[in-house]
Amino acid sequence: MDLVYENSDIVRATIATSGKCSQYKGQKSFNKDIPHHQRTKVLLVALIVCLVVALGAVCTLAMFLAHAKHYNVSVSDQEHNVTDYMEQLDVLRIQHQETLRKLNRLNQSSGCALCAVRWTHSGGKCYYFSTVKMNWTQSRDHCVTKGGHLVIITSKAEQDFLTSNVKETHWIGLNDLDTEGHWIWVDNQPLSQTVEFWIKRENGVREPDNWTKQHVDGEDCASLGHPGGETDFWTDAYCFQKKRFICEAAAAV
Ligand SMILES: [Ca+2]
Ligand SMILES: [Ca+2]
Repeated sequence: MDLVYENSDIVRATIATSGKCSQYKGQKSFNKDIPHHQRTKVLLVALIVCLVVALGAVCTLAMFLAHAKHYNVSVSDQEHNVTDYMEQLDVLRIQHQETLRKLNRLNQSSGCALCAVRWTHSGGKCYYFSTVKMNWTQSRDHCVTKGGHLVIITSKAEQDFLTSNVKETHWIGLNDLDTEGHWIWVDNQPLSQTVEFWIKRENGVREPDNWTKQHVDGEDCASLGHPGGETDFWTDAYCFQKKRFICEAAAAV
């Protein structure tokens, strides 16, 4: 009997559970039917968002491709220009070598070295005596633009040649701009103690004196001659004074 009662309890529990289940299923089906149009709206909104994102991605990609194309064209133009310049440089190099060969043949036949127009030859070098006045730095740079440098005097013969060709003071390529009293030439070589032509006056006052009465910065640039008229010795002078200058360059041989 106990077994019969237990089975009847199981049957009731099963019926009760089935009833709840069918009631629940009925509510779920009802909820599905009500928000159908809302789900459609949500799907449409999601679709629109996706389309906007995709359109943005396409636009970004198009801009990137356009920029990359422009960059490639620009780089290609520059490479083309570089190639042109290199070809022109090769042509000029060949012409320069041919001109040097002609000069050498001419020098060998004439037995003399050559200097450019308005330059004077002496001892295998060419000298340019300026007709304009500049400060020392401008003079140094101007000589470089003319293919030479401010004159570097390394012998008594060179000193005598220069002094015989000037009638007033000229800048030369010597200075103590970096360290007071340490004189160096424009090729960074120090002044020789044995080849120098500073003025040595009878009263014992000699150059360089780094005189500061004209300018507090003193005198850091060397000139051939003195504003007073002497031209055969060196003096130090204020670098921003304007003087004529002498350039030097190697002669073509
Ligand atoms: Ca000085
Ligand atoms: Ca001086």
